[in-house]
Amino acid sequence: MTIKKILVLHGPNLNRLGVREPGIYGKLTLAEIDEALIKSGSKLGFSLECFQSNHEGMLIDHIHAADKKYHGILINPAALSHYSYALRDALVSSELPLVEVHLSNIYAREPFRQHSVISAVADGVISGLGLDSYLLGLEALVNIIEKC
Ligand code: CA2
Repeated sequence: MTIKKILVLHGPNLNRLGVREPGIYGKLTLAEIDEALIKSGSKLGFSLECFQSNHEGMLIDHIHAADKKYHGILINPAALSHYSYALRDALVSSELPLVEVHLSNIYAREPFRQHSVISAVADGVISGLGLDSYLLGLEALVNIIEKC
């Protein structure tokens, strides 16, 4: 049996986690989040590949390659959530199960953050729970993949 794979995508500036703004995004670094996800994924029987980029096109290129290699996508699109129709179109074209996560509660923040153009094409969204947004999002994504 081949092990199923999940692509974890982190959008712009998330490489700055743990360095600045711990009050909003917590003290964990992106490497620590990835480590927790990989550990949790392996307990669930999945292999995870984590990728962060500050460039919309790099994220889109990864998504284009994903439908042949992965069974689902877990994404924190960061600020791209709020305006990137290009990222949204790429995610739709992948036809893979998709869960969107946010560390902060985007609905309790500035008006421009309260709408995500990605959410309508995701299977589900988890926002505001810090690392737990990612871990719960991963668990939900695994459940969706197992049902496919
Ligand atoms: O809450 C989230 O996870 C966000 O996706 C994070 C994005 C923000 O634009 C979204 O509205 C909500 C920002 C990621 C930037 O992260 C930083 C981390 C440390 C210092 C500065 C930015």
